[in-house]
Amino acid sequence: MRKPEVLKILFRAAPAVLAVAALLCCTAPASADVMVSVNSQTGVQNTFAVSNSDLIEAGQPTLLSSVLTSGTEMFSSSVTKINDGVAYGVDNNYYDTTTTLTPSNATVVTVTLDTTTNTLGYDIDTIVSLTGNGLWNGFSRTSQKYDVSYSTVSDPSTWVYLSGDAGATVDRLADTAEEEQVIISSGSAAPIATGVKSLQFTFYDKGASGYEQNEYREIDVVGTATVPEPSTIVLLALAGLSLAWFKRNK
Ligand SMILES: [Ca+2]
Ligand SMILES: [Ca+2]
Repeated sequence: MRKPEVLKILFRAAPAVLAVAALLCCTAPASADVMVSVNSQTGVQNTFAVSNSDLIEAGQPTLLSSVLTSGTEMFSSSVTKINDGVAYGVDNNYYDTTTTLTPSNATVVTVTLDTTTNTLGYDIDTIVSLTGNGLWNGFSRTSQKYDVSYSTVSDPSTWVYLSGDAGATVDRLADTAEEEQVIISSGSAAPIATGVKSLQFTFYDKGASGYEQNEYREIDVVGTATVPEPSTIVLLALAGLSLAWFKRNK
């Protein structure tokens, strides 16, 4: 076989090979393992700082919407309090549920990121959640239990579950702590997820009977806009070139 003919066959096969490779590399997994770590404190209020410039912060250009998809905001609490950039209200009061989201069991919150400018979505590095409530009869509403799933720009209808603690993504009892900060990370330098379009949080009751609805004061989703990897650019360029070659020589 002459050399140009070999090249011709190679170039003809290239689009199909690249398409299969792209499909394999971009098929979303059903779940991704994450690392969950906890800091908590008793006796001192307002220990943990929250971010007012993370990806889901209200007013940031990276946030499109944050809505209560199902469930109830208990004790006059509000979903708007998990991304308002402050842990407590002006009264700095542990007991003030109106400065929290205190969800009923199985409440779902869906957060959608704005991909108008950042069309490839976002890399998520960490998710940091803060609960806080003063002790009342020896118990608090400071425990945390919730699931996190995400969907991507390339596959917005598939939810990928973040697999962390045994009972849920986050499942941490803190019945007698005034504050609990939970950090979800990948456990390495790599982001938790890449190309992210939406996040879904499902909250569950956790803690002593009568105190099982937990007071979430802030959830920070920290990350950056996704940029194409060099290998992806090379693949796309090769696919384009081979397609052009194929069209010219068929
Ligand atoms: Ca925030
Ligand atoms: Ca808040």
